[in-house]
Amino acid sequence: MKTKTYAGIAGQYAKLDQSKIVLIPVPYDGTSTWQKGADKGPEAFLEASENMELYDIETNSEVYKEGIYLANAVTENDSPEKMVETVHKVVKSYIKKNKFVTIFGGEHSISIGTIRAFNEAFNNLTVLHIDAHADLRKSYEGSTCNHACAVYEASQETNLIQVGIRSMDAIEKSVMDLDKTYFAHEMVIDDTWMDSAIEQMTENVFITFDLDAFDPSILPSTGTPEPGGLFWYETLDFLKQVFKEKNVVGFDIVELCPHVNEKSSDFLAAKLYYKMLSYKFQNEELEASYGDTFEESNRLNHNNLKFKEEDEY
Ligand SMILES: [Mn+2]
Repeated sequence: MKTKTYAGIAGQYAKLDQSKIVLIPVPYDGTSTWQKGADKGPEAFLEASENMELYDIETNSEVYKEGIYLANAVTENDSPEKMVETVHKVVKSYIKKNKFVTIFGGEHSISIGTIRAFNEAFNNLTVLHIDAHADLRKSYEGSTCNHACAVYEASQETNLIQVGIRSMDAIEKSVMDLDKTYFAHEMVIDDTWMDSAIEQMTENVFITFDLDAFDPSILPSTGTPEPGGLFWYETLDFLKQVFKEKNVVGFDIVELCPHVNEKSSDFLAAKLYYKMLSYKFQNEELEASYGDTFEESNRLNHNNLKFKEEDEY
């Protein structure tokens, strides 16, 4: 029986029917090529979250009071294809419940399933991909569900915007849309990238955040640390602006590869997750201040949800 709640929050804030937010852990590490360990990511993230203070100074909010339901982890592991299929199905089921769905990986291949679910749910979806790597290979090591292929499908099916890129294979250039790609070496000398990236977004935005986008000096615990990455406050500035100007419909965070002697990466991931929720809900009044039924105030503004009633899940 699962008794654990996200960040150790009280049970009243962790029930599915009363939570606006759902967190799905996906401890999967089937296709990573260098350092293994992303399967331990969700556990380390949850442990760090329990040790984090839950009042956010910047937004003057306690977002956990919106309700955060910790879903059962997706542990399908038979093949990358089956894992992606299961993630897709589970994510879709919670979107259909009108929840703000968030996913913590695991390696980046899980995002193939999450993005597919969000793209089926929302019109004209932008996928904001924050990562050191382009991840645009159509297939890699015999699978289209490899971590190196994380956003190939998104590049074909959605408005894909890539930020922080500093490592790729020449073959990926044939797929990459250079107008919608923000390379790290350009971002560092030109801070107009934030406004430019946001201008290219449609209203509905899903964020897939690979933690190796950060500079390894602030986040060393990831499978493939690449020098020259994002720093904390510029990342928050950008995210804050995206959440303010766009309808962020959900996000995933991937590639935490925890190390027993290095807890600051786990804590950064925990804080990033909570910051993103704080930005999402900072302007929402808690139901208590209006006294409506929780049921009504609990509805998210998923006005562009395009699932049909007859969908099987
Ligand atoms: Mn990456």
